[in-house]
Amino acid sequence: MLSPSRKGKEKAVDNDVDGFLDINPILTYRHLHAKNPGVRSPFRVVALCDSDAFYAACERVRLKLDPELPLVVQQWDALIAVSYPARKFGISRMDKIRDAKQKCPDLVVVHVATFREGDPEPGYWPNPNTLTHKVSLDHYRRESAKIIAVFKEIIPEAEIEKASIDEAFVDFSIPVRNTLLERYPILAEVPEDLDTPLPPAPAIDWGDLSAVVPVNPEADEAGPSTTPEPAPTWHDVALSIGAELMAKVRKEVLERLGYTMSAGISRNKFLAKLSASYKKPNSQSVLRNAAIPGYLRPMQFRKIRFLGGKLGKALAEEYDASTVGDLHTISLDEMQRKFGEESVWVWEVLRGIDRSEVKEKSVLNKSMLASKNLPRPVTKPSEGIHWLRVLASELALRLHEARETTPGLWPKTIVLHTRRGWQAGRSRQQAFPFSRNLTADVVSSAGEKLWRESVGTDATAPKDMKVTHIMLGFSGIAALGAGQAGIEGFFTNSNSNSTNGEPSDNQGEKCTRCGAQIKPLQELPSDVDDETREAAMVGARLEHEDWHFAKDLARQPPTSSPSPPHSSPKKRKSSSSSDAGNGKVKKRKKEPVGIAKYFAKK
Ligand code: TTP
Ligand code: CA
Ligand code: CA
Repeated sequence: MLSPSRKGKEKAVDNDVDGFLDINPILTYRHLHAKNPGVRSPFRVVALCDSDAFYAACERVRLKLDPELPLVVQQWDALIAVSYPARKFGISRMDKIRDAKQKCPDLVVVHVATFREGDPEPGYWPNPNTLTHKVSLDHYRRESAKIIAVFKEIIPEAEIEKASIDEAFVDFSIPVRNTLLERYPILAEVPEDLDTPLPPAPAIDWGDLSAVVPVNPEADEAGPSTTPEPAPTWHDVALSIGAELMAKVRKEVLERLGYTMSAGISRNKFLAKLSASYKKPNSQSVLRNAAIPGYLRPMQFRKIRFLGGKLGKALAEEYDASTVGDLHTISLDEMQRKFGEESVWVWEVLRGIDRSEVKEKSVLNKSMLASKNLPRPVTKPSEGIHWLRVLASELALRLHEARETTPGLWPKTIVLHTRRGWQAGRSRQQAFPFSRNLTADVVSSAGEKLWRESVGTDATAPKDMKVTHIMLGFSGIAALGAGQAGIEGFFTNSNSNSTNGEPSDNQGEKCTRCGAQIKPLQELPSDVDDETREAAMVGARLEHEDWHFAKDLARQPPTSSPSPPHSSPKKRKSSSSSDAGNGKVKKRKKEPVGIAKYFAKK
């Protein structure tokens, strides 16, 4: 049931509790004809498209196998991707290889490609070993880039933001608006008063293109639907046009590259992502405004990204709540009193409000990281050189590839980050001078210099040293010789597109896991140039992630297995590739800020 507050549009937002205020706006010509339909436009159409069983599909296509074959992708002794035919045998990512083979004796098992020291390229070796090899995700990155290229070709007017190795957000608002005006000439006849409401919307034939999330799912489950369908709105028509475009792109990708994908189409990124998993594989789902409350209310809020961690836990405990609907009884005032001003984004997300932009992130503002967890810790600095060389050749290869699309790329800075057993991680960085040839050796010798300064040499390092994690990375990657225009905005920090959508101040950025402000390691003068700031932030981000890593470990029971690779939101966002592994790190004190303060009080 919808709360009465929905009707009372005059009610002030901060007194409203249930608060689904904006799902049935009066749509006017002004909304439709706005020059730039921004993040507040009620006509926004946003999709999230996610490839099905992606690594498994990449291997299936590479090996030219029948799509119906059950196939899994293995990394060391873990499963990281399971094809849909293999899922029919009850196989999941949680299974051990042996159990999976027992469930399906004809299972095709492919190990991810790995680097060996001295090889310039990764390969599919017969018996890769985590003690000597390092995982390479390059093949998947390349396939991912091909998929994005098809998106750009088929829907050039849409804004596309790659969100992970197998996902992209698409903002269809502009192409959808163009189609609306073409198909419905009445909408193009603008009256004198732009605030005139649009005429009633036509009925929509959804066909079998998309699964349409019902308005009242619980009642529908109980029997034939008794809920009257709400009258269609022009935004629903807009969503249906977005769905047509999405179907067209998915079809092209399948025909040209062989990948099936699933998509969610709704009014913002958060809802698009949530509805993408409504029906899988090879399917797309539409979440209309009218269906938002019924879809969100029964959902476990800790399944929502950013509410999975300690913030979600604290909310659950504080309000004795588990579903999104449970939290709807908490007013904005109350939430902000307990969790700070910034918790407004939580209050909004629980009501399906998300104003973050879909924006292509240029390769220029990214860092490029390669890392390895060491199942056998390095106890002498000289032993670590082997891994530095492996990481250096991966970085060199990736920079070479990035240069194929953006010539002249060169990193400003090289960073080395190491974690030593029980101690906190530390990072060290230096300028990466330009040289004509970018070879693995050039990268490796810069890395080795940092290694000597930070870890030491066999003669100087402490006897009980144990390095459990090494990361080598580039930051401040810029196209040399590019004009100012090309580089504009390129050092904006990497967190500015997080779901809460809040810009960060000049001295730091907000952690997407705990909301704490991450500050540069050293105080920066206010007129510092962006490059220096970015370089200072890389180390700070790593240290903060490390702090989370330590906290996460401290929470795990001692016998639990290591967390799956790429499981933290941050890790999955960056372009790093790392191996799963375990290690133990001592907790470190940090001054809490923002939402984190709440935890400090407890
Ligand atoms: P997902 O999109 O989470 O999963 P998927 O594509 O395999 O399956 P689905 O059809 O349900 O979307 O992840 C994309 C790829 O990322 C996946 O194929 C393998 C990799 N991955 C890991 O390496 N480790 C992990 O823990 C997860 C979740 C994914
Ligand atoms: Ca996927
Ligand atoms: Ca995914």
